[in-house]
Amino acid sequence: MNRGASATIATEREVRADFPILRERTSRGKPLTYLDSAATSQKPQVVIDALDRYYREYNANIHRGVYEIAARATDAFEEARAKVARFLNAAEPAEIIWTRNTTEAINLVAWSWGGANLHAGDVILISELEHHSNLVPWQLLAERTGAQLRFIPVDERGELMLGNLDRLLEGCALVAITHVSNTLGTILPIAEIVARAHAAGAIVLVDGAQAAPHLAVDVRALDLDFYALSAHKMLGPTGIGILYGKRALLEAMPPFLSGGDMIRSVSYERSTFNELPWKFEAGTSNIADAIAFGTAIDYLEAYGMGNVRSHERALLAYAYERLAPLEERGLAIYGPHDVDRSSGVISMNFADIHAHDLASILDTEGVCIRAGHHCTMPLMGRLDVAATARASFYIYNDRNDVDALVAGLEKAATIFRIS
Ligand code: C6P
Repeated sequence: MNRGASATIATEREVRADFPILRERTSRGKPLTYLDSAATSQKPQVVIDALDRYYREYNANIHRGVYEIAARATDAFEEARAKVARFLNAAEPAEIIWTRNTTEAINLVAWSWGGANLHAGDVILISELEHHSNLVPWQLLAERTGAQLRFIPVDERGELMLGNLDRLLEGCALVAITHVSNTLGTILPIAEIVARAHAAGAIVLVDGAQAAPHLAVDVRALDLDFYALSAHKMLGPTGIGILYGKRALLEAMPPFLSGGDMIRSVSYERSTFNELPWKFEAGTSNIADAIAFGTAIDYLEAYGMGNVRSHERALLAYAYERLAPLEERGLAIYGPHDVDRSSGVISMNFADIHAHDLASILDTEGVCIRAGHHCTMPLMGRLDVAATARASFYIYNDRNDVDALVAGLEKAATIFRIS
């Protein structure tokens, strides 16, 4: 793919060619139709090469060695941090803390900021849409501190109900909310929620796991206090993610994990801590994956985040159109059903076919989707379903993938005798 390329049909082909796994066939000889990017994205060759190059050419520990390859590794690692900072429009790379993933980033805030700042009776406000990663850490924090958990409700269609937000924000110290729902694909009005939370005196953590891969995110324009994301959902490797935090907040927070690299000085009695961002990065970091994440960001920037969005909107529109006849035969689609308010996710159930059966039938055709509660068990209760079947798109998907999904659903209709 060339820099600055726009998402034309020719570019679609070029993009697909960058992802070697898409040339694979299943054991039944079917081409791979990968529609599970919300779980994890595929990796372009350049990202795989970046990992390989690090281990082949300059594998060394960082921030320690004086020799050439150690300096090269340190430079590449810190350059990757600077790329993430630029990608999110953070004020400085020191506001980007490497973590293993979104889950660890949220736990960092819950333990460090939450432990230092929350007290009995304080309110943590989250939504009923949250992934378990943005729910369970706050439940545990509430248990530790005596703080109280409050919820922004969703209705039976999965729509967030913001009518009572100002009342819910009363006495609230922290709002923790997702930017895009992993189960429904809904893009939440984060700018409005942040402004209202700040007006009420609360700080805001946004779970960006499903947003950062698909939308241009500007943490300063949105005035976010904390933002968490995982590289593996945005063309990067597993095992690496980040926490963005405003410098003033991060400075005031105690360390999370402790040990090597995060210290300034250590005696037998006490220690002082390193400056940002290293204060929060104890032990040897995931060097190779951080560097390769930087390459994934280069790739996304070359493609253009605006193009990511327009490509996914077009695919969603095509999918809604192709799925419409099946809706008349009992296909239920959850979430906004609106390209303007949806990221590239379609969550569905087909008549009385269990979501897992649907996913298994699609698998026989090489179509990979996720079925289950999507780590949002309480939301399943709100939608009054046990599970959904979720197809999710990314830049390497095209209309053929949607056609394969529809053909798989039609096969399921035949097997289950749905007329
Ligand atoms: N959702 C999905 O299939 P980790 O596992 O830490 O990289 O990401 C956790 C996470 C947090 N928030 C949201 C909104 C998410 O979607 C996820 C991961 C995947 O929906 C795997 S469960």
